[in-house]
Amino acid sequence: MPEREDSYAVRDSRQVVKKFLARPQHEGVGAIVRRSIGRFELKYFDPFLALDEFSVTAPAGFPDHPHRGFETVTYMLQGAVLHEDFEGHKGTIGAGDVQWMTAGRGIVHSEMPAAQGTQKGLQLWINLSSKHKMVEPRYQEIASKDIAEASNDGVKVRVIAGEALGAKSPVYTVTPTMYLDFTLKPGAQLRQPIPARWNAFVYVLEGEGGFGSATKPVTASAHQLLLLSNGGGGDGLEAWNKSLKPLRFVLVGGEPLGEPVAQLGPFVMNTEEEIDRTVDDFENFVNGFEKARHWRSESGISLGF
Ligand code: FJE
Ligand code: FE
Repeated sequence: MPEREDSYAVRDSRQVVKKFLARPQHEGVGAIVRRSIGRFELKYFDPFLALDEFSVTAPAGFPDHPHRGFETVTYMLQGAVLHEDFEGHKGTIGAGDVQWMTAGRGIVHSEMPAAQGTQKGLQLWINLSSKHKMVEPRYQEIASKDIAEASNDGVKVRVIAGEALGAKSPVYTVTPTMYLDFTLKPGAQLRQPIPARWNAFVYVLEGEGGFGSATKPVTASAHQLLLLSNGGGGDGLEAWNKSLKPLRFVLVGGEPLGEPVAQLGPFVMNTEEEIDRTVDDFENFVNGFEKARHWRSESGISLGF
């Protein structure tokens, strides 16, 4: 069989066990997000806390707000976002760029439009294990031109985290995670291995595709989230583009933490007691929030939490 080694490795596709359409809702100040993971029907998909497809046009945005206990991954699809934090770390995330932010014990920052028109992207919130919730904050920023890409037989991948089609991302993921941006030309087929026991989902950005079973694929189009089966044999994802237009989707997988989750907005810990302590820390500017006392972003607006 003339198959590549890595695609041959997928013997049996994981199945689509649930499909959601992410509808627009208001978030931040005047911003619109299509939230799939994190809405009430799907509060948590271990280790993923939220997936927002955001759309923001000045003066709307996500002004000064804190985070603790997880990572945020911002992947820009169109336009640019200016980020500034209370340590003086500042920059723009442009189309195709990724910012992998490990909030750890605490970050206060703002995320605001940095270009004319509408800025679009995906923001994924990945939980941290109890062992890592209070780590030092850290950023990994990868410019679009430095994102590993590979192509094969009408399939193109941009590797945000993990590896695919022989291309590998330099991003270090505290919680083991894969994050792949696939584009399939009309007629193309994909077989992508997914580590055993990892939870994985697909979010469609553009076009229409078939996913999962070869005999009974589930059809999905833009703004739809597909949860993939975990256990029961599947060792990867199979996807097809039987349409006449390009199909673009992200495939994201992560190792489940299996820990209790206590969440108050942008604070995610294991217990209510830890959440109470976090609110105390934030209000008293201690244990990682010291610099929040005097810091304001350029916008000077606060989202609170
Ligand atoms: C936040 C409300 C928010 N999704 N997608 C409350 F809107 C936010 C927040 C974001 C956000 C930011 C970007 Cl750039 C993209 C997003 C929610 O900033 F953190 C809280 N607590
Ligand atoms: Fe944020």
